[in-house]
Amino acid sequence: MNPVTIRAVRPILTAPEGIALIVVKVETSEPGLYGLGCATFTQRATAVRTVIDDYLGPWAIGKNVDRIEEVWQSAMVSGYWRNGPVLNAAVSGLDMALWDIQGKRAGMPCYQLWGGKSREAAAVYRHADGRDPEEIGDRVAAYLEAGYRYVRCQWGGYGGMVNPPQGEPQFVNPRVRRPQGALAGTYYDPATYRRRIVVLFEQLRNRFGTEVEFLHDVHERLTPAEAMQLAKAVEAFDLFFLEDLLPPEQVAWFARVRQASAVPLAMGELFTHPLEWMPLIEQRAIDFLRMHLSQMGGVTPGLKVARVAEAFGIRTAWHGPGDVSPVGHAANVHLDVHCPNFGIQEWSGWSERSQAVFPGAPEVRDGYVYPNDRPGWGVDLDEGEAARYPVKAQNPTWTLARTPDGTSVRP
Ligand code: GCO
Ligand code: MG
Repeated sequence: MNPVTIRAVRPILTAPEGIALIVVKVETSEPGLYGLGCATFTQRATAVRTVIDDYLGPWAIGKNVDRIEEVWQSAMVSGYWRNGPVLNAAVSGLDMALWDIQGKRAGMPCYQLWGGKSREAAAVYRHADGRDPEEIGDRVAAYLEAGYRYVRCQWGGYGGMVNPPQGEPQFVNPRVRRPQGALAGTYYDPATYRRRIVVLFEQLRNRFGTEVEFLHDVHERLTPAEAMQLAKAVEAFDLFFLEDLLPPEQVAWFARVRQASAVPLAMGELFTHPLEWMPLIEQRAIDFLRMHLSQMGGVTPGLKVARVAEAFGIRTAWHGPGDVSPVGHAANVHLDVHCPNFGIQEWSGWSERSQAVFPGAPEVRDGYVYPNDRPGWGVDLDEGEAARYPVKAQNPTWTLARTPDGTSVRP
């Protein structure tokens, strides 16, 4: 029997919600058989496209679509240097598309290829942000009303009360007093932020009691000492988890935070390399791994890490922001319903525009996201619709985080 081979690898860029997404379409030697994968790296979208068009695509032509593991292993080393975010995103697009093709060839959803469902659907958490605890609480109430049971709460954006580089500050923080000649950036005050988060959760627990799970994303904006203070101070409010308490460069501190506080710790959306997650797993220093599948190189490494984490009692909480395509969200959800050690799924939601571009995208009902039972990821891409939302290369400004004296810090 002749193998089915890769005939074309096409990156498709689209921004139905104003956020650049990259989807890879792998076409095969079998007429009408193709697969889709997520290769989104929104901040460097066109660089990923170039890697696929000039290198990975031509390299993949003619390869056997059934040899997903072999293709992944050799794709990772074909450029010799490896594990960076641009290359990983490109490899992820190819990898996920091959899993989609495999599911279509088998006539099964991807979760079935790996051993089937451990649960019918995955519980999700939503994001509530606002100007003060009352407004944040009102948003929490609206989510509870809509059937959600997990809500991530932020007060004034990441880092809290942030003064953006251009335009009127949305949340003015009087403690942010810049020195003369201060450079442009998103200014925030770590001390105000840290103290306010404690006030926020105290008020939210008073208002909502014990029937809701709260989460919070620190987004790396604290020093190790401040992180320790926050982890201890929020212990009383029984969070589901505290996310990205420290930047990847400071993960060695997690083992100490853990000894000082029982707050569950989640980490990983910025990870692109096994050397980043393996020590945390081995030391049982965190509770939830939340890598961005396309940033770690796709579903092939995602499945492996999930298995290792399972053996160590660590659960998954795959990254699910707006800069994951619905194809990538579907891959998250297939892992979620399959892996026994699933913890929670971040859910950012989308409008009818995304639904039109991505027919079959997973659906949320009553706080749970469901994959559909069509073969592969069960998600398609309408290229005509996608073309209505073109992408252009641009630099983000929100990533230029600065403390009040103008120091550039991790965003
Ligand atoms: C999250 C994340 C995102 C990231 C974004 C970067 O927890 O959802 O922190 O909001 O900031 O994906 O592009
Ligand atoms: Mg985050």
